[in-house]
Amino acid sequence: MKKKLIKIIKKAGKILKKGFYSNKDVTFKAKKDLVTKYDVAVENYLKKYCSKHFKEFNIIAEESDNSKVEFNNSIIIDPIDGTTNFVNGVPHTAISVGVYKNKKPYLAVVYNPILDELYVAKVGKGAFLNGKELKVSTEEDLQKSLLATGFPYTSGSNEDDLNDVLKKIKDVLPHCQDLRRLGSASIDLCMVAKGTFEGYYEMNLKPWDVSAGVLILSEAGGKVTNIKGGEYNLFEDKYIVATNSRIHTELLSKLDI
Ligand code: LIP
Repeated sequence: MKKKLIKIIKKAGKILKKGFYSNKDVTFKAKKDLVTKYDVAVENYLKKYCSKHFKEFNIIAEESDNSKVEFNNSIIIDPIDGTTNFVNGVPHTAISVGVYKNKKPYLAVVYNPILDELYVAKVGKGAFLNGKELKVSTEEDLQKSLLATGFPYTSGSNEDDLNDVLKKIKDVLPHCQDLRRLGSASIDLCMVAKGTFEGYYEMNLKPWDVSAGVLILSEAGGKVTNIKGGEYNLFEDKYIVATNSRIHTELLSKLDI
């Protein structure tokens, strides 16, 4: 399945890349939440070939109506993670596909066709970037840690969420090396897996934003939890906290106050 899935995603990457260098028709799903014809085209391509080749899985995808799809043996697709980057020509944008068996992560691919970076992980088999094995950073000191975060689309309409974002920055920023906001949750998780960032947290993500990245990070030796330190539930948890595992407890202590 891995080889076939990568082949399909690489082909879909050509659609994303063509769109990246073209004019885009942007539609607003919400005040800050964009969608383009390329999100739809990449998703349709992935759905068509995944349902043809992987019949034992159903598909949950960002631009589709998933209300009748039961999460179990599922392929969870984000056709363009980092759509705002995609629209504005920032090359941090990727196709993210997480394959789940009995609700457990099995296979994960995050592909950034602009930088030609292909992250792949299979449960128990490690995580790789363009074939090179990934390992998280060994830094143990939060103060020396470079972290990443993201801002929810709801920050434009929900004052509680906006205040929570600001509070967490205030609680975390003085206690780490610095904080980045790159705009693609799937790539943020891969960058923790790669050891570039020691940790990452964000609120209000959707299953497709992180379905692949969580496996890539855990296969690279990282840790992913909710804000209480419990198992992260793709569909239910408000916050994801993802680290090299060494700074996890200290980061949680700053976030959950
Ligand atoms: C986006 C993320 C981004 C996050 C946004 C959104 P989209 O995904 O990856 O980092 O901050 O809330 O979820 O909508 O571009 O697929």
